[in-house]
Amino acid sequence: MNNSPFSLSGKTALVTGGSRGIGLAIAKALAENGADVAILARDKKRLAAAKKQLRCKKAWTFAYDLEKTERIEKIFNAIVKETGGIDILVNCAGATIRAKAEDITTESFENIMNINLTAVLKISQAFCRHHIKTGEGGKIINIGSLMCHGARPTTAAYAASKGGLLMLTKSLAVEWAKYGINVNAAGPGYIATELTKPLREDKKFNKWVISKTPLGRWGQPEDIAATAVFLASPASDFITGQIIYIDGGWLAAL
Ligand code: GCO
Repeated sequence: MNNSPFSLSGKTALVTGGSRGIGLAIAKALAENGADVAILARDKKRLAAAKKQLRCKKAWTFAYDLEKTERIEKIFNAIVKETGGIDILVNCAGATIRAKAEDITTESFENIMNINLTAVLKISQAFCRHHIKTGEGGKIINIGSLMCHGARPTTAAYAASKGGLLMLTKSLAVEWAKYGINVNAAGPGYIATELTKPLREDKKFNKWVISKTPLGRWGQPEDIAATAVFLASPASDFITGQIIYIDGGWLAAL
């Protein structure tokens, strides 16, 4: 038995948004550190391809659109039944829209809030009820953003959802500590994913990101994964309600 405080052996993790980008990098890292891993996303083909990259004894895929928040508890309970239980929940599924604040429609704002915030609450509630039943502790890791902390023009809906996610993380941490559930967040800076592809292809924007990042590069999904492993592991048992920014130094700079 691996006695390292970073070991996840014997644990089962569920990663939403786990079929690509940051979510897939986290799923792979959790597997490499001993966890069995379930990934949930919308696209069955992407899920099948992602599962082949998971180096763990047992891996599962679940296709579901978390925007349909009314069925999340049912889906989570089915996942628990199939996997035998979920010890670690990584909430990575998310979306963004880029539009002038004055142009944001109610529908698009509500869609972003639904996937980035309401869905996280619903699946975390299901996770909590599962752990109240088992009496065992667990770990929730929410994937935030620099926009838990600050905003830029055209991202009001996304930034509002990520600001809310940080306060939801802190709220659940203080309420669910009594159940032995740690709730923390990882805050990626500008990371090279499909979500940010249009930004990387914009020379002016790309120059701005590099100028604001002391380490002088875009992050990679793998840069986020190690922090998620730490927050999923016993090494972080006395940490809850925190956010760790993996931002290349962005927030440290004036
Ligand atoms: C944007 C980007 C950001 C990044 C990330 C930064 O439109 O500025 O999409 O939102 O994705 O969240 O931490």
